[in-house]
Amino acid sequence: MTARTIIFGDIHACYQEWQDLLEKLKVTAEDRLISVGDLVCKGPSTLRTLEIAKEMKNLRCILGNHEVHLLNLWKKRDIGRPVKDYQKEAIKELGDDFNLYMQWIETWPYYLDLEECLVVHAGIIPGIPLKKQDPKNLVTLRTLSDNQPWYIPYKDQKLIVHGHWAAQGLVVRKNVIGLDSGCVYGKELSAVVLPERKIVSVPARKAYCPIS
Ligand SMILES: [Mn+2]
Repeated sequence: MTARTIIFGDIHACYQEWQDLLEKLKVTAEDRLISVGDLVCKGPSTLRTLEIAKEMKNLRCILGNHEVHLLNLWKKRDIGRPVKDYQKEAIKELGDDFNLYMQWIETWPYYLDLEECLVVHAGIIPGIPLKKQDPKNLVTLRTLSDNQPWYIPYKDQKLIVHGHWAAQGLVVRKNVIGLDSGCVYGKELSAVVLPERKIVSVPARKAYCPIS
């Protein structure tokens, strides 16, 4: 079997569903595993999810907006709004290991530019070189100033795999795959297997969080 690249959508601390998905995919040490970010917050255990992630030597993670928020709180930067309960919970749960995990997360990139695809948490502004993209957009973008989804004017051949848009659900286009199928809201956790672009999902065990 040729090596697979498996990219996971937004896990949001739903570590049990992540385990279900890893089992369903029969993941091995040979697979190249990638998280689109937002591993943390909202779901049952940020700590357990990060423990699992750290143990997986073949997993690479990129930053989601929720990791960026935790990093900002760790560095005592103003996040521009009150600290959410689920952020307080995650920090409390990480306890003495908060520093350790933040030092690790701080090393995660904003994107992975691979031969087979670009992995980014939210999206890009089409037409702007990757290195000139605003990091804030990379982790939060959904629509452009004209209100259309960012990927509609994206015409490059290179596949972009992203997450971050649970309300929209799975997106499968010729050059864009959106993987946030809303697990933490009681829907599904999804992954894409490359090169065949097969989508594999497992159901959420429950709705952990109201849709915000
Ligand atoms: Mn997100």
